[in-house]
Amino acid sequence: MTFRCQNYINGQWLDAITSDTLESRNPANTEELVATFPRSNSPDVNAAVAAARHAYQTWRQIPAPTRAEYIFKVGEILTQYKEELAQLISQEMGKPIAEARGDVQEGIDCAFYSAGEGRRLYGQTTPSEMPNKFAMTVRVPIGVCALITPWNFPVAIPCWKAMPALVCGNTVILKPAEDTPACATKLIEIFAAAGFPPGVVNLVHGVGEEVGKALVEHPDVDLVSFTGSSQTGAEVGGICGRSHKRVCLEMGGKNAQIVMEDADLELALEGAIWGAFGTTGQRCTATSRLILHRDIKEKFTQMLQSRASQLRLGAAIDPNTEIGPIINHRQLQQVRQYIDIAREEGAKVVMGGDIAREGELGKGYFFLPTILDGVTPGMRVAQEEIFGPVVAVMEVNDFAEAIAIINNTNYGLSSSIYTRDINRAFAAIRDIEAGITYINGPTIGAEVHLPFGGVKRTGNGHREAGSTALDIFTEWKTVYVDFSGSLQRAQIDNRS
Ligand code: UN1
Repeated sequence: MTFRCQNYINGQWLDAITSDTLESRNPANTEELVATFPRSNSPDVNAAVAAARHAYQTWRQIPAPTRAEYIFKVGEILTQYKEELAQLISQEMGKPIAEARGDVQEGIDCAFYSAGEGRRLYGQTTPSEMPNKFAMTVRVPIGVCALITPWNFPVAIPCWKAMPALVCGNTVILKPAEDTPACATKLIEIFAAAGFPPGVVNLVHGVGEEVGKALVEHPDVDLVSFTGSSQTGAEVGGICGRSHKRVCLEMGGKNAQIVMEDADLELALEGAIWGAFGTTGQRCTATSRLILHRDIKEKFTQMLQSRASQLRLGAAIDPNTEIGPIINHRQLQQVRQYIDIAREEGAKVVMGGDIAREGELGKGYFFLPTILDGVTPGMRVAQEEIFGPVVAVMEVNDFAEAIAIINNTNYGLSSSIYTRDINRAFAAIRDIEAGITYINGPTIGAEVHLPFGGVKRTGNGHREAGSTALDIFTEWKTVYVDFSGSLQRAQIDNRS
């Protein structure tokens, strides 16, 4: 049955004002129409922003513990609908069902964690330099937040953004990716069932160049939180910079796993397989480079090849599937092009390297798990995010070279090192330029109560999730209370 998605504006389910619609198809079988959704445009965005602006005045004054109870409720309903939502994710986005359940679970975890913040939202108190004067800081909400989210975590990422934003007293407008409108609609149905006042939570479907752009440019949107490509992020950041809008950008990665000669190779192998090929490599935390010490390089590459060749490609609906499809035709072509680029630059395709067309796979956008060997730091496949099941193997002579190579990228999201040497592990923690470093674990698998984000061109200094999400969605207000009954001039009256 085809899901008919609508926008959710001011507590009402609506079509686009023009009634235009678009389609979402199963990437494992493009004959299967999953959903139709509104192709909204500026007038729909204007209505959502007006509703969110109006609702903000009341919502921000509701005590934070009460706001948190709505989020808690979302967590409870999400738990109830976990399986249904996971099935929908698998169908619309293509990730295997176990991973889809993980996607929903990340949203549930985020709900309960964010709800707890309702009774914290700590500020500070500190002495004043003047007598009979009190000094403190409090967090205040920002206003109307536009949340622009990708398709690879269609439930977790909207939750990461919306839940802390709402607890902090903001109102939100979600603009989900064009590839996963049904997941977003189902998620917002769950938010709606939690009973938020109208206008607090809104959903506007459509394409980035129309709805995304209208939101980012709207003068009544106070904050934009964006997860997506570096190219789009740069445009979003530019527009927000010029209009002095707060903007939080979460963009690409070129994450690597280092395997030293003293590592537990079986463990490192499991990590590499999961990090590189889990979610078909379509995570911004995916392992895109493997940096191998020369002593174990040949052996490890062979182990990798033999394990990767056993991975089962298929539709998510099949419980044996380990690798699902690529999200859409454009992405599939892009991944394929990178293989040509790799060959032209002198890398060796030791496994995969092509679109998978056998049998049922031909109905979708499948790509073979791919290993590129002989990759050197200057190659494009060592520098650019591919976002597919492709891993580049790079050989190094020692630890220092491994660190130099892992840092030789414009990105800095996730990183990993496998070693049994505690000294090297701590040196790596100190020297790797990335927002996240795993020791003896793969580059993927962030938990919601810790900060998530990257350095260099991965982000613009913010950290989502954890208590650091509060820094995105609040402003600090500094408060001085002078109870002396007289004018006290700081820096002057307390000096002789
Ligand atoms: C992303 O790829 O955009 O750490 C998010 C992980 C997941 C989140 C990934 N928990 O891989």
